[in-house]
Amino acid sequence: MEKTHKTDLLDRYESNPIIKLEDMPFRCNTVFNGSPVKIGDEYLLLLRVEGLQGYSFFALAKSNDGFNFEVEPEPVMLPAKEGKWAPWESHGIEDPRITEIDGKYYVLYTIVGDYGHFIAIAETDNMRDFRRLGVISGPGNKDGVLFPEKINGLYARLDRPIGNDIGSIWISYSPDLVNWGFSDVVIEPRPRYWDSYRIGASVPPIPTKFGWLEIYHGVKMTSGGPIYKTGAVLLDRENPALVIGRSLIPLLSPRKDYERVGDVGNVVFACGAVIEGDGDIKMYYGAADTAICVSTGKVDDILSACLEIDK
Ligand code: BMA
Repeated sequence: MEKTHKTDLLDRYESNPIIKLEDMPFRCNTVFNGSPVKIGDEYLLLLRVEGLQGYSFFALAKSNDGFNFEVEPEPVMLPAKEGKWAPWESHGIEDPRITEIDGKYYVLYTIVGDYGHFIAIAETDNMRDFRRLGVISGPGNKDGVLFPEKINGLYARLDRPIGNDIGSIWISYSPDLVNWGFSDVVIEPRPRYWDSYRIGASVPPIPTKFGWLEIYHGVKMTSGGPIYKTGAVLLDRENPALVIGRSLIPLLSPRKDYERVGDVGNVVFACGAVIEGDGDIKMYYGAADTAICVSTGKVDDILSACLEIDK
């Protein structure tokens, strides 16, 4: 692992980016914001690909070690071209986030269409065949992540509706994964900090000994445009609307050329992570909306960052 920037809590893999345009088996514009799942010894990464036409769809990459991936030759999920989903997905499907619950895999993703941005949910057994279950948010919502277990008998998710031009992280609950409600705000952008402009959930919540660990993205607006960084918040296990702690500093900030330069520069944007061994995390992230990277670290170090007090 490369430890060139001691300021970042997570370490970049030395051969980042792990998937870039040259690694794609078909013509496309960019590949970024991938969501991982480890099934047995195999790592699968569901990729957001932007086609040359300008809209996004999903492809799949496989790996035996979590670092060296091979992308399958055909996309696995395309925006619907006909039927009831077509107008909802006419501008693409984006930013998948995979959660396993009781051996079933659910993907929350952003659909972009004639009516704007919404969160949708699909289920899959193999990351290749997807069954659309429904649109699960109102308009102007994205960054949906599903908790990996029910909380007080209900499914739970975090998301990012835009209200009053403010992008905060909210929680909602559901009895059946399709009908959602009981919504509450969890965290808001922090004036003065690196996440002062907008925030959104990134990685599906990770259960830890201290509560739910949510790795999120935070945006600061500058005269040069937005800067997307990665942060973390710790939520109460029984009532995740309660915040136990929130990292004062980012876990990862755009510093490398591949994070600074691309279709959208100054972006690190995670959509998932794999936890293994003794609390080791592999966090997968899109760099500059142009390539896929991985960073590693210890869950315990992220928890410590969440619990640090501002002095
Ligand atoms: C967010 C999402 C991400 C993207 C990021 C930076 O709003 O649309 O898909 O990576 O902006 O452009």
